[in-house]
Amino acid sequence: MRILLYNPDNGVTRNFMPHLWMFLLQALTPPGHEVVLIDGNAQPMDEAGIARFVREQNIGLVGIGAMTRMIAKAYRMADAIRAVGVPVVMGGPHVTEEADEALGRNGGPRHADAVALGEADETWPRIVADAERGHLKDVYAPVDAFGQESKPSLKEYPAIPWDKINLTQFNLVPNVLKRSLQRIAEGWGTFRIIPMESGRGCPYGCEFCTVTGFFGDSIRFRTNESVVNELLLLKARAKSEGGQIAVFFIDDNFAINIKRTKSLLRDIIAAGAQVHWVAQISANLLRDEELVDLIAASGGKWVFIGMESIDPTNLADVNKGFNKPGEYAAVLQRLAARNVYAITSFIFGMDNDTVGVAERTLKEIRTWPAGLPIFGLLTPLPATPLYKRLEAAGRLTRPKHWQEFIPFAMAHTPLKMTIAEAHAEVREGWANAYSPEAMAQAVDSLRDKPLGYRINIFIARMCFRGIYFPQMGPLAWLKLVYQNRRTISSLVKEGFATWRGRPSSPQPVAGETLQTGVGAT
Ligand code: B12
Ligand code: SF4
Repeated sequence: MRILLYNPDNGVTRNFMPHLWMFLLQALTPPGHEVVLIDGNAQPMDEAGIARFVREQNIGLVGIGAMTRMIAKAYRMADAIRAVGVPVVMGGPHVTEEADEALGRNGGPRHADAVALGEADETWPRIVADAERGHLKDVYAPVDAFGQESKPSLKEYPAIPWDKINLTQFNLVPNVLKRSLQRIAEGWGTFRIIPMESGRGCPYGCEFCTVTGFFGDSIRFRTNESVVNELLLLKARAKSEGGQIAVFFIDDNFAINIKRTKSLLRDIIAAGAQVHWVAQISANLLRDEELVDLIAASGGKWVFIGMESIDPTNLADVNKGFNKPGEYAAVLQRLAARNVYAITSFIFGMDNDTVGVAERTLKEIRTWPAGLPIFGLLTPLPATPLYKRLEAAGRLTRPKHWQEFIPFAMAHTPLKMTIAEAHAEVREGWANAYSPEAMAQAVDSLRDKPLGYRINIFIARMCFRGIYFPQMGPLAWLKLVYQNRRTISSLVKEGFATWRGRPSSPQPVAGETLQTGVGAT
C-alpha cells in the first residue's frame, strides 16, 4: 500500500523545520508499504491539489498530523481526500483532545475515518494493518493488553534513515544560491534543521501547556547511543552533500534530568558527533555551570527559554512559579559567556498584565545579552488546565477558536486589559524588538566576537521577525533589506576586509542609530 503522511502548513510562516512525527511513523511502518511525506510548509498544497495527488499516486491511506492552529486546514484537506474515497487517519495533540470533533460525533461533520490518540509509536503498525484489510476502527488508543494506558519507553527507538530520506523539500538554501554556496568552506549548498528527540515528557504542568497532559509526567529517554548514532548519520550526510545540518532537540525540557543530559552531552563529545544544535530548556535548569559548559562544547548554539513573563504574579497564576525573573539576566549571561544565545519567549495577556507590559518587558530585554525574543498571547489550548479554568469562569470569547484560526488573536478576555490592548502590546513587542535600530544594537553588542556571530544573529533576527510580520515574498524581503541597509553594509564591508586578509577592527554598526538606540546591553 502507498501511504501519504501529510502535515498542513501553519498558514503564517514557512516552518524552518520539518515535523518529526512524519519521519518517525515512516520508520515505524511495517515493511511492504511505501510512505510518501508532504509537509505543507515546504510544499504548499490546496484541497484540489491533494485530492489529485492521492488519486494520481494511487495512495491507499493518508495520515494527517496537526497542532491546534493548523486543524481547520487539516480538516479541509481530510475532507477533500475522503471525498475521492481514500481513508484518512488523524493524529497529534489536537485530535487527541478533540477526537469527537474529528470523528463528527459532536454534531459537526466527520473529517477522519480514524483517530490515533496520544503517542502512536505502537498503534501505527496496527492502524496500517487494519487499513490494508479495509477495517479501520474509529479510535486507536495507546493501551496494553489489559486496557491500561501504555507509553512507549523510547529504549527501542527506531533508526530513522536520515542518510536515505529525500530531504529536498526541507533545504533552507534558495535554489539560485545552491551551486555557489556549495563551494564555500565546507559547503553551504544545503542547510537543514532536523528535529530530533532525546526524551519525552515534562512533569512541570504549566497551566497553558499541552505537554504534561499529552506525554504524561513520566519522563522517558532514548539511549545515549541511539542519539549519538543519529547525530553521526546526519553529520555524515551533510558532509557528503557539501552542506550543513543543525539539529533541534525537540524535547520539551532537554535538561529535565540534568545528570542524564550531562551524560548524553559527554557521549556526543566523545564520539565527535557534535553538530550545531538548539534545545528547549527551562531557565531554572540553566543554573548549573557544568551543564552550560557541556552545552557549548557539544555544539549547543541556541537555547529556547519559555520565560513567559517578567512578573512573578503572572508566573504563579499559570503554575510556572519555578521561573524566577530575577535570575533571567544571569542565566542569559552564563550562556552568552560560552557563545550560546537564547530564544526568549514571552506571553502577553496574562491575568496580571496591564497596558505597558510590552515596554516593561522590552526594558528588561535591552539589559540582556542579544538574543531572539518572541512574543505571543495566552492561548487556551483544548484540554489544558487553562482552558478549563477560563471556560468555568465564562471568560472564553471564542471557545472553538481553532475552527477559525486567527494568528496572534486572543480567545478570552484578560483580567486587567482589553483584548485589543493585549493585541497592541504584542505588536509593540515585535515592532520594537525587531526594528532596524534594535537589529543594529544586537549586532553591535557582539562587536568583540568574530564576524560570524554577528552575521548569525543578524540573519536569525531577520528570519524571526517573520514570525509576526508577514515577509513571505521577495518584495517584503527587499523592503526589510532596505530598512536594515546600514547594518548590512557594515557587515559586508567587514566581511570583505576579513576576506582580503586585512585585520579589521570590528566597526560599530549603524553609528547614528546606536545613539538613538534601544538601550544598552
Ligand atoms: C518542535 C515543536 C515546535 C516547532 C515546530 C514544529 C516542528 N517543525 O517540529 C516550533 C518550535 C516551531 C513550534 C512552534 C509552536 N508550537 Co510547538 N511544539 C514542538 C514540540 C516541542 C515538539 C513536537 C514534536 O516533534 N514532538 C515529538 C513527536 C514525536 O510527537 P508528536 O508530534 O506529538 O507526534 C506523536 C503523536 O502525537 C502522534 N502523531 C502526531 N501526528 C500524527 C499523525 C498521524 C497520522 C498519527 C497516526 C499519529 C500522529 O504520533 C507521534 C508519535 O507518537 C511540541 C511538544 C511535544 N513534545 O510534542 C510542541 C507543541 C506541538 N507546540 C505547541 C504550540 C502551541 C506551538 C506554537 C503555537 C507556540 C506559539 N504560541 O507560538 C508554535 C506554532 C507553530 C507553528 N508555526 O505553527 C503545542 C501544541 C498544542 C496544540 N494543542 O496544538 C505543543 C504540544 C507544546 C505545548 N506547549 O503545548 N513547536
Ligand atoms: S516547562 Fe515547558 S514543557 Fe514543561 S509544562 Fe511548562 S511549558 Fe510545558
